[in-house]
Amino acid sequence: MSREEMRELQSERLKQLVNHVYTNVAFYRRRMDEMGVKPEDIQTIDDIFKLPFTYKNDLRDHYPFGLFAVPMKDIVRVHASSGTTGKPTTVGYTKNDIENWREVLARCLAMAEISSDDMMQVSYGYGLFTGGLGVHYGAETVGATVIPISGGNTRRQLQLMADYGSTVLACTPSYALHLADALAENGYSLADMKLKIGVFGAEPWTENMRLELEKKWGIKAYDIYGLSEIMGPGVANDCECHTGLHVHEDHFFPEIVHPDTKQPMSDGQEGELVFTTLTKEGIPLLRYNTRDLSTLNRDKCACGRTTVRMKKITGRSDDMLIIRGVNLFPSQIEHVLLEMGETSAHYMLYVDKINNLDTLELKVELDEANMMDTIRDLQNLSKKIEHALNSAIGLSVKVTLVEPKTIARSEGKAVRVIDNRKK
Ligand code: DLL
Repeated sequence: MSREEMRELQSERLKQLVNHVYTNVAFYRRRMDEMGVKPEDIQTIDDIFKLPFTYKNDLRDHYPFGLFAVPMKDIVRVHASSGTTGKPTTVGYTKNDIENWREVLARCLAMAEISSDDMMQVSYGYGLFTGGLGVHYGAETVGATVIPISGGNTRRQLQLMADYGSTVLACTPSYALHLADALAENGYSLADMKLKIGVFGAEPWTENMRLELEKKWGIKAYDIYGLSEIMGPGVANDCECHTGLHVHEDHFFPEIVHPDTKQPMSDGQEGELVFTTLTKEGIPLLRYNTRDLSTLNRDKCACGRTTVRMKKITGRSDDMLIIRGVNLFPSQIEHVLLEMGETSAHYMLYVDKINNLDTLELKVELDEANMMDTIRDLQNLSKKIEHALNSAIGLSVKVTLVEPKTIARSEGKAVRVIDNRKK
C-alpha cells in the first residue's frame, strides 16, 4: 500500500473509531467534551492530535470493564496484565477483535517466514497473559503445527523440542537463552534439534542479544512487540532486515511524544510510543501512552514493505521492571508488605540474572516494635511474605529479613531497586 492509500484508510478508520468511543464510552465523551472536541472535528488522520491521551491509570480507574465500548454479551474473551494495586489491567475482545488479532499475528509470523511446514513451540504463558493464546491463534492461521506447551519446565521444553522436531520457538528472549544454556545439562546438543526460527518478545532485549541467540541456537531470531492494552503480541514485528519493527499501522496508529511535555515529536526523534487502536471494538483506546521509548521511520524498508517501522525497544520511561516476561512495579511489593503489616515498609529489591534467568531478592527490615525471638519465627515470616508476594505478583521472590535501620535511606527519591542485570 502506498503511504497515501494508507493515510486514507487510517483517516476513514479514525473517524469511525471516534464516533464509536464518543457514543459508547462515557470516559472519552467526557474527555472530548472537556477539550471542546466533537467527533465531526476529526476528518483525517492528521486531526489525531486534537484527541485526548489515555494512560494506564485510566484503565485502572475504570477497572474492570469501565472502558469497554460494547455490551458484555459481545465480549468473547478477556485478558489481563498485572497492576500496581493488585488490580490487573483488564482488556476485552469481540469476535472481530480476535479475528484482527489473528490477522496481525499471522502477518508477524509470515514476516518471520513461518508457514504450514513449521512445528511451532509456543512457550509464552497461556492464560490471562496475552502471549500464549495470542501467538497461538496466529500460528494456526499461517498453518503451522502448534505445540501449546506454555512457559516453564525447561527439561520438558527440551524433550518435546527434540522429540517433536520443533522448528520455531516462541518465548521471551531471556527464556530462549536459558533454554540454550540448559541443553547440555539435560543431555542434548544442537544436533538433536531442528530449530530454525525464534519469535522473541514481551521484554526489552538488545540487538546483541538477538545475535547471541541466533548464534547459540543456529537460528534466525525475530522481535515481536505488543502490549495487552493495544491487543497483545502482534502490534509490530521485525522482518529479515532487522532494521526496526514494522507496525501494523492499518490497525494500530503510532505516534511519538516527548516524555515530559507529551508534545508530538518528528520521525527519527526518540520519545514515548503512543498507539491509537483504529479497528478495535471491545476496548478501543485513543492515543494510549505505552511509556516505551522508540523512534519512527517511514522510509520504505529494503524488504519492500511500506509500513512504518519503530526502533527496537530497549527501555521504558517509567520504572516498570520486567521479570521473566512479567511486569512488576516496586509499589506492588510495598502494597503487599503494608497489607501484611508484619514488617516495616523499608525494603530493597535486588534484581539479578543467574544462569540467564531473572531472579528477585527482597530485603525487608523487621519492625522494631515487632522483633522476633527465634530463628524459626524469622524463617516462618519470610516464607509467609514469599508466599504472599508469589500470589500477588505471580513471581517467586527470595525474602531476607534484616535488622531495623540497615537499609540505606535516601534524601531525595527513594531507591527501591538495584537492578544488577543492567551492569
Ligand atoms: O508482553 C505482550 C507480548 C507477549 C508481546 C508476547 C510479545 C510477545 P504486556 O504484558 O502488556 O504484553 O507487556 C507490554 O512489554 O509495553 C513493553 O514494555 C514490553 N514489551 C513487549 N514486547 C516487547 C519487545 C506483552 N518486543 C510491555 N521488546 C510493553 C521490548 C517489549 N519490550
